[in-house]
Amino acid sequence: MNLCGIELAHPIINASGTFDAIAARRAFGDALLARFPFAAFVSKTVTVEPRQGNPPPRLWELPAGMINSIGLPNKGLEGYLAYDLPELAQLPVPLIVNVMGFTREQVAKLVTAFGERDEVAGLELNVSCPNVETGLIMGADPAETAALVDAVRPLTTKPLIVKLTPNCTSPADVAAAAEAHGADAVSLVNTLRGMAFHPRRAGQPWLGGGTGGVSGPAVRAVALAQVAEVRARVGIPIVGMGGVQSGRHAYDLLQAGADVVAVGTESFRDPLAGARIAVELTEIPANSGISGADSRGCREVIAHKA
Ligand code: RRO
Repeated sequence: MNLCGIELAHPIINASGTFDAIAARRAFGDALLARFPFAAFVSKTVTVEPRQGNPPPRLWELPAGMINSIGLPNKGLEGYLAYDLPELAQLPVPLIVNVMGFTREQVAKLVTAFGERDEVAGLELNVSCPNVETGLIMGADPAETAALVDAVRPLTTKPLIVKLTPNCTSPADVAAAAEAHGADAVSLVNTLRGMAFHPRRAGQPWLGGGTGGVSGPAVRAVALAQVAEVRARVGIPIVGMGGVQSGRHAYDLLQAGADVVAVGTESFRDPLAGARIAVELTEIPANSGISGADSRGCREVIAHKA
């Protein structure tokens, strides 16, 4: 199959920042390359300047998922090009680099730099991180998103995937703006803003960053609804994600209108979850009794409401 020009062996990829392929290669050696769990690898977010990330604690576990306040720690553009890119280029699958800037100029710099690299199959524009000090989320506003895509579209011929936030009034409006201004695909959902209090210090946030992003099974229903709403508005491919733990969950997102499914939080529990889910997915139509036609009804309901 094909995601806007990127060849994929199956429809399961990773959600940015949820699988450290460089650390996994150190732990599992070349066995990781022989059994790589995803059809493409999406890198953790890269910014122009190096970042330490947010103060600890950075994670809080929930009954059905977790809240992260990681805060984009990364080596910056130069460090990524020097150290991470050569290692990630050895993976046996296409590499999609996730980039984020605090201004359009920064995003343009990142897109230009990665657009020139043969190792990079495509770019994901992260306009949806909930964990930045400014609280600014470019992707919360259709006009901001349109202006960003306008600014960077001419800078590369590589596929541009815009990663949408669920923390806004209408992700479908933002998706439509991204498509109208030249995005090749959209991905959703990034995490939902959430917080947790310290168990022994009432009123004090647990996370060093104060608030964080909720992921895992807790957000699955939100992801399904938002993917269906976005599908009703755009024709470009959708990478759907949010709480996928099984082939059935992936299947549901595909029925809601996704073309490709990303696995995130589940990979922390099981690093081979992506491969397992890809296999489970192939088994579903044969043994579930669900036909595509039956479940496509959900898209029609959403399209009717939109
Ligand atoms: O690094 C993070 O804190 C982070 C990012 Br960039 C993102 O896009 N989503 C998220 O939940 N955490």
